[in-house]
Amino acid sequence: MVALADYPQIAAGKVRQLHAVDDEHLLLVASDRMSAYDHVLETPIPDKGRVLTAMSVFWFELLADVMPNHLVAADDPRIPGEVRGRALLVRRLEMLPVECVARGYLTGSGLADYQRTGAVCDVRLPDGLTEASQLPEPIFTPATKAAIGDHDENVSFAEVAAQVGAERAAQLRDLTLRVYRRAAEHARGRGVIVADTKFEFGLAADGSLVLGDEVLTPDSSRYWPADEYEPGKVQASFDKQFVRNWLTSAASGWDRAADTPPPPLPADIIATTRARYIEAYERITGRAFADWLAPTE
Ligand code: Q0Z
Repeated sequence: MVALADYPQIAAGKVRQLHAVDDEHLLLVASDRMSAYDHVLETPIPDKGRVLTAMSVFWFELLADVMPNHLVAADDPRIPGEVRGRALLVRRLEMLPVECVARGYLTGSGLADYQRTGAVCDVRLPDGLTEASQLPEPIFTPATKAAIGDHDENVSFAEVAAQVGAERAAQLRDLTLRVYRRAAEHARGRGVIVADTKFEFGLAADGSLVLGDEVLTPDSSRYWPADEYEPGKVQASFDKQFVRNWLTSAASGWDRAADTPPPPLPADIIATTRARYIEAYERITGRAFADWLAPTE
């Protein structure tokens, strides 16, 4: 039997960890923690790590014909029973230093850049766009990874080309948009708008380009309920909205502007948020979350 402690941790994000299994394989472990307003909340959302892991697996399978990916297995003797269902065994890649973002809608840093300059990452956009506007066509808005806690910084296509070469940059742009289009089309048919998403690509030992990391989860994407979509307003987040509403309500007693950590979540907010993650999974995949892998022992 293997234990997570057998595998050295080689990286940690805000809500997930990366462990080395052997020279060729890594274990990507998703926790039940969530972030809101740039804080990692102390209250876990039960099953969030399993839901996001199940979602990544669904997308890797759906998109495999568009783009090869790093997934080796979600159920494998090398995956410790304690993290079964929320861990992926993946091929170790040489990751490219570019956050490959596709946007089909305008919000967040994309909207801010557009309002300042009329463009996002040097992609010129038409006049008259507003919060949550659908773009005339999806755009590639690369970013470079910031230190932990900082926000990624949008960069121009030319900066990506300077980092990885012009040919590789064009390949990343084309694949990012192709994968996003396919995924957004699938989700839209099931009542979910994928407003934007971030991919990370890497090189396999044979030099081939492979899709890595988690893909098209609510942590790497903005999911909006399609039946509530209304451009001109900030859209409710599919997964985080109940948490945000409670944290900014008088009931939480929290002052977002003060630099204090958010308070623990009440049981009903935990339960509704857990249900939202599961609803997103079941809507998008058409699969029952009850059928997904669970921990052993
Ligand atoms: C992913 C990350 C973190 C989770 C490195 N297949 C791969 N080969 C080599 N490196 C990576 C992957 Cl996915 C890799 N990340 C991002 C960081 C927890 C994922 F702390 N970093």
